[in-house]
Amino acid sequence: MPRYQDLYDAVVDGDAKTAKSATERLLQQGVDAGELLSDALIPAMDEVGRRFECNEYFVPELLIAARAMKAAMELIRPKLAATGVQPVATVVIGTVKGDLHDIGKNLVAAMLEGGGFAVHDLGVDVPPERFVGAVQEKKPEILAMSALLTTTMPAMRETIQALIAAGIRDQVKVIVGGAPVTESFARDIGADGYSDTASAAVQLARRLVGK
Ligand code: B1M
Repeated sequence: MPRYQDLYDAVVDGDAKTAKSATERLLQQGVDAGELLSDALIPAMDEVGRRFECNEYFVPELLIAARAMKAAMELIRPKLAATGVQPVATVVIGTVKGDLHDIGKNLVAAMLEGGGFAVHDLGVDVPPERFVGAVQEKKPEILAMSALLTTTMPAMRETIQALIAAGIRDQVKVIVGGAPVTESFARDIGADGYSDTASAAVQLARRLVGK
């Protein structure tokens, strides 16, 4: 049974109001922010991912759970920064150039954050040079790209080529996803990994950074 059961349940059930009030109360009681992350939020998002994988949860449940997790994270993040708790690793994420779809990307970002990663979200319509700049500036272990249009998938290849041209391809693992993206496309463009769901993206990212 997880500690901080009420916070855990609130995230699994997608109850943002209770997730926020439980987090507020626990922090006021002096519970460590890192402990709330590792003992309640991460296990809760793992459980949400598990339910999604076995078709107990679908995209709407994922979205409301991610929203509840975000509500808690807004209170926890400043405390973590203050206490210097180390994230699992850093991820830069964005939807590629020409593509404005961000619901899946936001879900991946929220799940990664719930999984203990520090996430820098560049938003949508991100050109290769912005991805390259963010890798140079933030020095992430992982660069995650999302595309929802067949016409924007080539921007993933362009971004990897831009990383190579900038001489930094070997400094970062590149993962890709989004409805039209496939494992073979990911291999073909030279990505390090592909996942078809947000929860699988967390497992993939953990594997790539050896956690
Ligand atoms: Co658009 N759209 N859309 N759209 N839209 C699609 C994608 C489409 C399949 C609809 C259709 O025709 N059936 C189609 C693409 C066809 C194609 O390319 N083959 C399409 C089109 C054509 C367009 C426009 C061109 C329409 C037009 O204007 N004529 C236009 C393009 C705009 C642009 O981007 N330049 C357009 C616009 C829009 C809206 C703005 C209206 C809106 C987006 C709003 C927003 O995102 N803020 C929208 C929407 C909502 C959709 C659909 C209906 C839903 C997408 C979505 O959010 N799904 C979509 C049809 C559909 O998918 N049923 C459609 C839910 C989301 C949770 O799933 O994003 O797949 P998804 O993410 C999943 C996984 O893919 C994975 O994790 C998520 C959950 O597990 N994942 C990753 C995603 N990124 C990942 C990254 C990873 C790993 C996993 O690692 C890095």
